[in-house]
Amino acid sequence: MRFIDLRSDTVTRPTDGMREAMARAVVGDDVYDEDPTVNRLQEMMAERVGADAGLFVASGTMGNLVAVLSHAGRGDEMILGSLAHTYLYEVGAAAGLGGVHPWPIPNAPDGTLPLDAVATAIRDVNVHFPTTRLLCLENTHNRCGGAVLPLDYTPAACELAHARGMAVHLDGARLFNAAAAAGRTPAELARGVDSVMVCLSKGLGAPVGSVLCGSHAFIGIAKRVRKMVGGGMRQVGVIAAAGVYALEHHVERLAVDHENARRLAAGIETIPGLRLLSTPVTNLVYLELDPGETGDPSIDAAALSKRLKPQGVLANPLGSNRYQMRMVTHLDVSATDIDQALDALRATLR
Ligand code: TLP
Repeated sequence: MRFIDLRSDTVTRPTDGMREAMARAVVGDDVYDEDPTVNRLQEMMAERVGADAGLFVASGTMGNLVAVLSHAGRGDEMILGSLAHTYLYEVGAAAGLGGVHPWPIPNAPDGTLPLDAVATAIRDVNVHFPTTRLLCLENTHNRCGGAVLPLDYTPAACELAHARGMAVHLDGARLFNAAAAAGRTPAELARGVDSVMVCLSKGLGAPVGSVLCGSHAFIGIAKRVRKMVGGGMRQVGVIAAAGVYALEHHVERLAVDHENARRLAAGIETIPGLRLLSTPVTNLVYLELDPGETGDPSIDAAALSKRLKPQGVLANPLGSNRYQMRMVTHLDVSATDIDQALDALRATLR
């Protein structure tokens, strides 16, 4: 059975063209900086996000961890959103492995951290306090419905952080989605930050990898930290080639995923018992089930997900709320698939 897999955009499979590019990749030992394909990918990504240099890493989680540990040390503090991926879904790595203390503050629904709250959270110099070194932002914001941060927000947040001697890291796992939705370049959206991590293995459709970008000095430190966490890879051009291919072929088409997310959302709005948590602007659709309005008042998101599976549709419950779910559009989901998924939802909730 072919599944319409709406669990995440991480599930995409490499296309034939991408596999060919991987097979043909010229490789070398990347720990010696000798892999031409990795070097090309790092340069391409750095250029796209307006940074000096890039560093290929195994995953978004590794990219964010390497960034945090490059900016901050044991007993330092980072301010981040209480809904940030780094706070919720990265195994507490920055604290667990690096001793960096997180101070989560509530995200506004648009994914921002209100700047007055950030300013209040920055510690004064005091023998009792950790030193606030880092502000972490996320664009698009996953748990805020795939929201794109307002265009003037990131520069304003950077101005505040820099004035207080802090660095700013941007989790740009889906920065290219944000750029496509905003009609801006990734570089415009990353202007002012000290580091940005972009995932290749989400909407861009590569099987593995992320690139962490920043200044030459920052990437010099990050390269040592990457080695420390076991991320120094060798003839890794075979994987980096997929990233190069993704940047060359899969950026323009992100608008299609956003269109499909809107199509899915429009359909969901017509199904009794389902409610959108926000209007999608990128490829993430968050929804809530009201069982009382369906044919089965005992149904919850886990049960709905289970009943969709035999109909060929995969979607994950959120976990943090019994009635909430996320559906994600990507390279391997067409408009016809969306219509089929909507039919399956209608049939299940009748
Ligand atoms: N997000 C995954 C899951 O971990 C939840 C998903 O399916 O959305 N930053 C952001 C904003 C992310 O959404 C993710 C992955 C990461 C970082 C981590 O990337 P990976 O999975 O490559 O470690």
